[in-house]
Formats: sequence, C-alpha cells, structure tokens
Amino acid sequence: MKNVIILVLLSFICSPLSAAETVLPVKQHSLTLSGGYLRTMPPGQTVTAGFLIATNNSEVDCQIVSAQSPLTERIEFHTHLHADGMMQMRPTKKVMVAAGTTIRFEPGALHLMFFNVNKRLIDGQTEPLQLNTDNCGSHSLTLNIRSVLRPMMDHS
Ligand SMILES: [Cu+2]
Repeated sequence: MKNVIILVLLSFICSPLSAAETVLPVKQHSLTLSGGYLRTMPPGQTVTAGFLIATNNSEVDCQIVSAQSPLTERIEFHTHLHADGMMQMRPTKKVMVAAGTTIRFEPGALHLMFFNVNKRLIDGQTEPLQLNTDNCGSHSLTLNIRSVLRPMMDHS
C-alpha cells in the first residue's frame, strides 16, 4: 500500500504541470530500480559499495544526479578505469540512463560508494536508498545487505 502511494506521488511529480506542456502527449518519465544490494564491511571499516540495476523504459533520458541513504551523508558514483595495468576508481557526478536502456551498478564496474557509514551492516538486513534524477523524479528501492568473502576495494 505504501508503495502504491509513493508511485502515485511520483507520477504526480513527473507529470507535466504547465498548460503549455499538457497539449503534448503524456510521456512517462520514470526509472525502474531493481536488484539492489549493499556489502557488509570488515571490522573497523566505514566504506562500502552498493549495486543495483536501473532501467529507463520511458522516452526521456534520465540522469541520476544523487543518492540518499540514512547510513551516510556521502554517497558517490564511481566508475572503474584500467590505466597502466592498474584498476582505478573515479568518481562521476552523474549517471546517464538513456531512454530505453538499462544501466547496471555491479562489482568491477560502475558502483555506488558509501563513505562514513554510521552503523554496522548486518548480512540479511535491508536499507532504503533513494536516487534523485534531473528530470525523472526521485525513486526509492531497498538494498539487501550481503556479506562479502573477498576484501574491499582499496580507496586510499
Ligand atoms: Cu568505489
């Protein structure tokens, strides 16, 4: 029920509001988010990575411009680069999800980086995440917390 209310609110936010726009065919400006998860952190660590799939079935390009979580004030979008035989992570301000495409945040590629995480993450629990876009509204999803067997990527 709560999800239905959120969807109604989002579709309102995404609707054309001005009289000039209402004469145009109504386009859905919307992202579908799925498969979200967050990795647990080794003891003493406060940095972790999150992953999800963002699908844009609308006719409008959507750029993800920020991410919000109760866990931290600081979430960055990172991409991986291979340079001189080294794997490097680079922050990127925005993530484009072009009309009709799917973008995957996944290990070894584009990912969400959570800094200064304010509590221990426990395998099997969940955390909410909200992604904000430029012209496709804000969208929430649930991240499942998963433990990792391999070490965290180095951010030093
Ligand atoms: Cu990173």
